[in-house]
Amino acid sequence: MFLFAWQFAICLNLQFCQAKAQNPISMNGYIVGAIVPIVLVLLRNSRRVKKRGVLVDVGGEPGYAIRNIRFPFPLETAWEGVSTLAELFEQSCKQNSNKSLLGTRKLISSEVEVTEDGRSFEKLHYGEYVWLTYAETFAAVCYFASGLVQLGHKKGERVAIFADTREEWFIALQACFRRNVTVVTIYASLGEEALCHSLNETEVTTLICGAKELKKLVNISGQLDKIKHVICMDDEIPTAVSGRWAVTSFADVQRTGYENPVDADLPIAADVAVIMYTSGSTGLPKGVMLTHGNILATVAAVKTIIPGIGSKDVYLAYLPLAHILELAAEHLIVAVGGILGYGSPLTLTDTSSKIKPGTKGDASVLAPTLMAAVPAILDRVQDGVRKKVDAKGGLSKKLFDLAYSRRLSAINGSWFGAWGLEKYLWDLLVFKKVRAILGGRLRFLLSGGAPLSPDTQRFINICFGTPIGQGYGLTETCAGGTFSEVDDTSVGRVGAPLPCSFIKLVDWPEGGYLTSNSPMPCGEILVGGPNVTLGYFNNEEKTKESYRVDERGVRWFCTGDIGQFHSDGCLEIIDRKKDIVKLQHGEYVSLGKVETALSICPYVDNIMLHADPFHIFCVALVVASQQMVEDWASKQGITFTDFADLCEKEETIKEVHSSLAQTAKKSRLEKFEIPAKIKLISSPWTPESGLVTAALKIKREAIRRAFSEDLAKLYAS
Ligand SMILES: *[C@@H]1O[C@H](CO)[C@@H](O)[C@H](O)[C@H]1NC(C)=O
Ligand SMILES: *[C@@H]1O[C@H](CO)[C@@H](O)[C@H](O)[C@H]1NC(C)=O
Ligand SMILES: *[C@@H]1O[C@H](CO)[C@@H](O)[C@H](O)[C@H]1NC(C)=O
Ligand SMILES: *[C@@H]1O[C@H](CO)[C@@H](O)[C@H](O)[C@H]1NC(C)=O
Ligand SMILES: CC(=O)N[C@H]1CO[C@H](CO)[C@@H](O)[C@@H]1O
Repeated sequence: MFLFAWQFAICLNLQFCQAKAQNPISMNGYIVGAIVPIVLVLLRNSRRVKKRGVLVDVGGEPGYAIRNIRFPFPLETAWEGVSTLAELFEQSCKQNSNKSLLGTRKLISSEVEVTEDGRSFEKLHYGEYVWLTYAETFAAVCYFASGLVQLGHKKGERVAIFADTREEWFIALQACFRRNVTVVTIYASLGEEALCHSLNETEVTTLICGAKELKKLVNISGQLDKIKHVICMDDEIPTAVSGRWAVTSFADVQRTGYENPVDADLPIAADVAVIMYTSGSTGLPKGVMLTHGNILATVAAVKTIIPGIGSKDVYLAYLPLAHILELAAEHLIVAVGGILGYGSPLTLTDTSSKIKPGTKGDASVLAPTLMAAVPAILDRVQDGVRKKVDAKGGLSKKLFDLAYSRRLSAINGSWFGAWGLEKYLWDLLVFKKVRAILGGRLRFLLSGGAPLSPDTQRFINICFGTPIGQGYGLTETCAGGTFSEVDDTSVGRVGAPLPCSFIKLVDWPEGGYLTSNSPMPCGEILVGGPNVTLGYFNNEEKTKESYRVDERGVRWFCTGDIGQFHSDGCLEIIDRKKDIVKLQHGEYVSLGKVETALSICPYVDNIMLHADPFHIFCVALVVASQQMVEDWASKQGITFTDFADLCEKEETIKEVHSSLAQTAKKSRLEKFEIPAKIKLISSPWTPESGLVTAALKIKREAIRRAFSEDLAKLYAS
């Protein structure tokens, strides 16, 4: 995931001004885009603030509870007679049998490029998408399901899927659902210890993975004595492991299934579909049990959010399927008869690192209409575009800046300026080129996993011309929670409750967050409804700690996040319980809030604020942006041997520190919130190093441990 994000920056860095052939679909879109909003403006002016959530009477502990205004009762399914994911898939395959469903690009060639300093990069040349229809996918799923039985996988045993997002992942998943087999999912970037723990704890007997993941398992295969069958998605099976385990190829499983068909053994809504191991910020990962009913409720709810979603939609699937956002999104696309094209973070655009120069990336070939992303990616998209514009300089930059500021003030104020001819012109002159990076047809972006900064949201909004549906939810709530609606142009909020959820704020007096606060009620966020999962696998204690059932039978999950409700019923996340530290003089520092504010500073790639209750000030570890810092150094004429050396230099630290202080001032941070001392770090924090989660959230404990000496020095000096 780190590579994926980092890569995105690079790909957008280059070639952003490549002109692309005119696309008739997007042109139509612009014309419609010019008329529809005018109607919206009239509607908007007639009712200044659109209400999206309303108070609701719920059970459980007292608080301030809100539901979606359009749905008096939590939504459970949007499809008649469908109560499991297996039924949802089967029904859609029957209805859309001859339409394309799954697409994977054909590999034409692969070569290894060696750079001057001896590092080697794989460069791939991919061709067009090769498609499976709904009927063909359904057949493949049935064969694989039968093949699993033939292989010896017994009723009640679990399967784990450990691989990057790809066609086989989806087929294997659906096959397991048809046999009422619970699937354990594991982030491909999880460390060895976590991997062992999750496979061992769930007593997985069949492991389905790619060749790359299989190689990772060599060293720990001795500890995985419960595993009896291994299925490799790639045709080339690495030899190193074939001694310990009998490895069967994916195609062979399908073949035996084809020859020996077995009937389906369908689950019911309350059966556990997936045990999803989330890379928690502390300790070993916990497996969240998601039932078919949980996931279905979320899929049904997200369907109500994306306007006009239907069989014409094309979705570029590249986020980890082990992430609930991606899992729900792919099910939604299948449910509406849409198209799923697979890609990968490293091959996304024409200039992605694994794409052979001169050949096309996934987005240009597929031209998706829908995509999902995590905020860290979108931040880097923004950086990439900005850097490219800065590098071009001159007239191009002036034009871009003018276009951007015109659009920004239009969205802010006069609504007639926001749409119509001027927007059309700017799109044609400036933003069309930016949009071509992602294929030029994108009409909606889903963002989840962490809060998106308002600045980035606006930027992506304007440059890509697409609304961003920002969601708030956790694996524990099956990604259910809140979702911002497409006509909500505000930023920094996460929207009203999804139709499948109630959101309740309860008092947290220690932090000063009360539902009686004015102007807005505040408190810890609880999510309730049919989307709330059963709890943690094999961890009664943790489950009891965070989940509760009220006297009316509704399950609630206590998120530990702090939020406030706006008058229109939209939620804003303002803090996190665990991340608030009381300094020696009694001031509360909200680490997350300060980090979000400071991460806007151009020198910052990543930052962790550290506050110690025994001191009166806080300090920060700053992963420096190599390009920005080196640019500054060369302008100053500072000589250095390498980046690590530059980060140690007194003047560099001073420069970054003062830039941070300026950023803090702009964000109106309090004096005690500004780090008094900083340490610059030259190498990025990656999921592989265990310092950030797969969704690129920082892991405080791990970072504190890794840099404990540096932190001590910052306080000592
Ligand atoms: C599905 O499998 C689970 C676990 O083995 C079992 O408890 C449940 O009864 C099964 N469901 C059906 C409908 O057979
Ligand atoms: C695997 O799980 C068993 C109990 O199910 C436990 O005794 C053992 O220590 C675990 N091994 C590892 C490597 O986690
Ligand atoms: C397995 O262990 C060996 C020796 O300890 C090490 O060199 C190798 O990198 C490890 N492989 C993986 C995939 O971790
Ligand atoms: C947009 O409006 C907000 C407040 O409504 C204001 O703070 C901001 O400066 C405005 N931006 C522009 C570019 O007009
Ligand atoms: C797991 C869970 O909370 N299931 C609930 C889903 O919603 C229905 C109706 O709202 C409840 O009856 C279930 O108990």
